[in-house]
Amino acid sequence: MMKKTNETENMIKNLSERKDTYLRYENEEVITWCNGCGNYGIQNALKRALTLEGFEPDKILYCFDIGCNGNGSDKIGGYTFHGLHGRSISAAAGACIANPNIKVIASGGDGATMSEGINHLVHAVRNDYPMLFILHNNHNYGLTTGQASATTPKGFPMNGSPDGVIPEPMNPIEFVLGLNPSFAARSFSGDIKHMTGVFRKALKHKGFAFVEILQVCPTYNRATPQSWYRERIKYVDDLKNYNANNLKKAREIVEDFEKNIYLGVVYQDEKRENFMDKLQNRKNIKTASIDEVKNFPIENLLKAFE
Ligand SMILES: Cc1ncc(C[n+]2csc(CCOP(=O)(O)OP(=O)(O)O)c2C)c(N)n1
Ligand code: SF4
Ligand SMILES: [Mg+2]
Repeated sequence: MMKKTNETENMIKNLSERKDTYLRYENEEVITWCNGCGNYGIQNALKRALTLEGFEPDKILYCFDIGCNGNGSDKIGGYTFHGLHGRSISAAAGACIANPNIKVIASGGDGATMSEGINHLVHAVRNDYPMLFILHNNHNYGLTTGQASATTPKGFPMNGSPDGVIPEPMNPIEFVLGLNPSFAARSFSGDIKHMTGVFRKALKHKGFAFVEILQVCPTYNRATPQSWYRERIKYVDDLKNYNANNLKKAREIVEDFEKNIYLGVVYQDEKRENFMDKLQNRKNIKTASIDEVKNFPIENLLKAFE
């Protein structure tokens, strides 16, 4: 049996002290993910991180996308919203601006995020909205049965492209680092302890926290299975003198996706003002926009069309 480190023992002790909160994140919906799917680990790590950071389920909003990842929407306690494909970020951005008193989380797959809704990712990073975004990167369109996505390795045969994928794959965290984000991290669905640690840091970040999870999909992604990752994964925390506030270094470290795949918080600017801090028209206003919404009679407006 593997020996537990002090860190793991402390995490289990802290979780058991907060088990009532943890249990509020659990529910009894029937799980529809395949055996061995990385989504189980991702959701488990997020529930642990939320519990350990003291977030009660009634103080979070979780915006889900379409896809296998999105099918987690009824499997977690708390307020959830199931949006359109590629649009979970835009719903979450609106919610976190309207109500800064709740923690807003969004997630999406590699299909949704790097193709259908890539514009939303780009502008959410640029605006530095105060939210956590989790990219479930399983290197394929899982729900629609294994077509190639923008992250599928070149040349690999997939459903819909049996002779092999033609374009070069995208490297999501490298792409995001090119947008000058305030937080960028990467973890692996097979390492719940590491994901929990990364999510905890991301939940505490003031601006847009981008977290890419390299997610195994044993049903359709045979290009990068669990063993493939295990042979390549390394941790930035094991590097001597790694400084997570050097954007150039962060870009260099994530560039290689062939031999050394680094996990951890690769970049964070803790001092940057987020979108809300920069809003001049909200300076010195104590209420949230959501408190200022009033019933507005529209009868008079409708009369104009009579
Ligand atoms: C606008 C739009 N385009 C296409 C679809 C069909 N569709 C549903 S899920 C999906 C693939 C999802 O892949 P990904 O985002 O990677 O999520 P995964 O299933 O892999 O978790 C597609 C293409 C859709 N629902 N809406
Ligand atoms: S197809 Fe892949 S991503 Fe979807 S539930 Fe099955 S293992 Fe998970
Ligand atoms: Mg996918």
